[in-house]
Amino acid sequence: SGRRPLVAGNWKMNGTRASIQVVEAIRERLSPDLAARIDVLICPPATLIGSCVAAAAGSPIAIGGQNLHARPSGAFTGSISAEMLADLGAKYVIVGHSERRAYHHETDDGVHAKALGARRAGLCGIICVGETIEEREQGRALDIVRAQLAIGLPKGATAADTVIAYEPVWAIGSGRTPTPRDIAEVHASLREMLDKLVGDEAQKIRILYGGSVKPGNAKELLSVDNVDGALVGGASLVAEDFLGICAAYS
Ligand code: G2H
Repeated sequence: SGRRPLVAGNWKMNGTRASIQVVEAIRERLSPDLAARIDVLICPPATLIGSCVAAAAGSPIAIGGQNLHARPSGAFTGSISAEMLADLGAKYVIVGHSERRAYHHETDDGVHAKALGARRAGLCGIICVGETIEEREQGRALDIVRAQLAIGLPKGATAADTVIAYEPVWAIGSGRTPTPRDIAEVHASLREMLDKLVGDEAQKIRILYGGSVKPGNAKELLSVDNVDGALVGGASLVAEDFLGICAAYS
């Protein structure tokens, strides 16, 4: 495909300063061979971004945020802007994760604003889309994710400022995954929608799969057509598991 795979870890609300050793362990054990072929990213909680950036300095590991406020600064108590993440050395930020959509009422328009914020600060936004189990059972999965993409994606998005992640809500942290066929169908549909939205650039933008990716299923899931990497939750908290997923590309 010519697209460089990205394996991204999302620690969610897990980790204290002791967790920096996970980044150190990945750094020590990620083979240069593999690092030459794939991009590796860890998104710790905001409290650990600075120290994880320090722990990853000079290595192929990038550090990113899990969320951002759309505005650059202002009276938004408790919020963090893209500029602040970039100032700490973050290179990516997850936008519109289903947990943000479900628990913090994030909308597709809000995702759009945040993706613009990420781009403004020079961060690569990882825009998440995904259907619920009800939506899948009603046969609406493709319509839902295509609409999420169409509204969320900023105009003129490029591979440098945008990654898409398909995360079926029912596969998140559940141990259940779609079949490779189902994943192929959604990713092909997202690629086609990208083509409508950004033209030729669509062939360059990476589309990750997320939801219960583990060392044991990574090879099967990551070899599906149009799957350009993984967004990994639970399994990114343990260096060995995260490296086991990266090894799908070795
Ligand atoms: C989906 C994924 C990471 P997990 O949320 O974003 O989590 O791998 O634990 O299903």
